[in-house]
Amino acid sequence: MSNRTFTMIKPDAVKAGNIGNILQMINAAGFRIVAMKYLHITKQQAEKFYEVHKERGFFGELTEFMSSGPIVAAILEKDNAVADFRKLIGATNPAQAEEGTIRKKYATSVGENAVHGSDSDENAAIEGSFYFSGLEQF
Ligand code: FUP
Repeated sequence: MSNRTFTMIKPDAVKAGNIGNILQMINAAGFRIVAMKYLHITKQQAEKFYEVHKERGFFGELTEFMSSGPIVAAILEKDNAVADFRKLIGATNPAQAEEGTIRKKYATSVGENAVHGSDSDENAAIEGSFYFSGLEQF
């Protein structure tokens, strides 16, 4: 079990002014920030990041959305980081997300769901290294 996960605060949550609120929830849940940046990715970069979903019907919409505005990308550290962070963000569909989760509070739909959280230790490492070099992780 690894103690790191990867997250993005997505364009919908950035536009709505919720970067601060979401970072507050992440810190309050006991995660330490290992790396962080604010950036606007291109459609091509979004397609590369979400390559595993390229056969899915929502791929075009997803990559269009993720490149529609700036995001916050971060690597987070805590014991049991991947599972605990998935619990903090809640279900992919905010209508099914539990009370008190980030998506329940700030997501508006399955597509525009405020935050990303890695689904495995392996993907956390792959996703983190997509955005950050070793020199950018503290
Ligand atoms: P999650 O791991 O909770 O982010 O969800 P998935 O890996 O299943 O999906 C990745 C992203 O694809 C979601 F954040 C939003 C998008 N998505 C859609 O736009 N429509 C869908 O039906 C499912 C996912």
